[in-house]
Amino acid sequence: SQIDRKNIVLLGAPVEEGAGRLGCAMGPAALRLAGIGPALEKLGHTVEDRGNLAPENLSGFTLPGLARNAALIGGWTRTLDCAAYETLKNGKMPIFLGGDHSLSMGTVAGAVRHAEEQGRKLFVLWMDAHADFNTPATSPSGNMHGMSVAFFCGVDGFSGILPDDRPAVAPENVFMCGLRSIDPDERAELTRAGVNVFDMRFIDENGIVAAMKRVIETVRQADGLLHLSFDTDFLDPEIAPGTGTTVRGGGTYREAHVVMEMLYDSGLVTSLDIVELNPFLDDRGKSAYLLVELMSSLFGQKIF
Ligand code: 6HN
Ligand code: MN
Ligand code: MN
Ligand code: MN
Repeated sequence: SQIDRKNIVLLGAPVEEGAGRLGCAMGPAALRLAGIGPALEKLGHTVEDRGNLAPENLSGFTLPGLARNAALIGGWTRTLDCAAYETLKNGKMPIFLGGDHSLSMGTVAGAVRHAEEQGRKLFVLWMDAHADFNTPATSPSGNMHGMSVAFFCGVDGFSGILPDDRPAVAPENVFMCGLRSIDPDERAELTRAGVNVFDMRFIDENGIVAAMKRVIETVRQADGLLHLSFDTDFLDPEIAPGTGTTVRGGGTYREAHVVMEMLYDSGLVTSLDIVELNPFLDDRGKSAYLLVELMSSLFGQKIF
């Protein structure tokens, strides 16, 4: 199927129990209040807001190891897997309004299921201060927002959340951009898996444009579909304080915008998560407004 990026569907995923502190459940409301719908309509897109989703009931479910709120996050994963898959199958572009980053367990699972059915490869661009490659066996916190990538890459430790025969994303099709905080056991797994990492040092030395050119070229060569998962904490905390796990030395205002501008021109992004906005920690809507501005660049706003 051809995904029509002019046909946008907004889906709220007010999950916050995957994070160490609460508040992300207010993220979808803050993004709407900051004007995400009208901003995209102004650029000529059709925007359908489906409101907020609710998790399937998985009560009693647990995972071996340290995985806090596994039943709730597992329920959300099932709901979001279906929502992403169905929306893409209908030829529309889903934008998931988070919510903490555990929501990508479901959205990416649905997106890769759709891609494989079309005989296409799914690539993931993970913009984040963190790798989110822990498992219940390696996680120091037990917070499942730090496990999403390991989950959708099919790393062991999550069985029972989705059926075993579901396709995984190949780690070599995952590109991480902006990393500057990785746990020791997480680093070992990440290296072993072979995920592509553009950490902050790479960006400092080579520029974010170089990283983005590699991503775009790779996806284009493979005629792949691209899922963008944008964690608010990719951004420097000075410009985006409204998130729970800030790390100094993040992406600048222009670095973030140029990524979005290049992705728009590439035409490759077919599904998207905006996650980890915690309005309770924000400064007068500053981070929410910035995210909406970045989405405008991703959907065609031009400087000139
Ligand atoms: N995020 N690596 C830390 C952990 O608890 O696993 C932090 C994870 C942050 C997750 O920001 O989406
Ligand atoms: Mn379902
Ligand atoms: Mn994250
Ligand atoms: Mn993060």
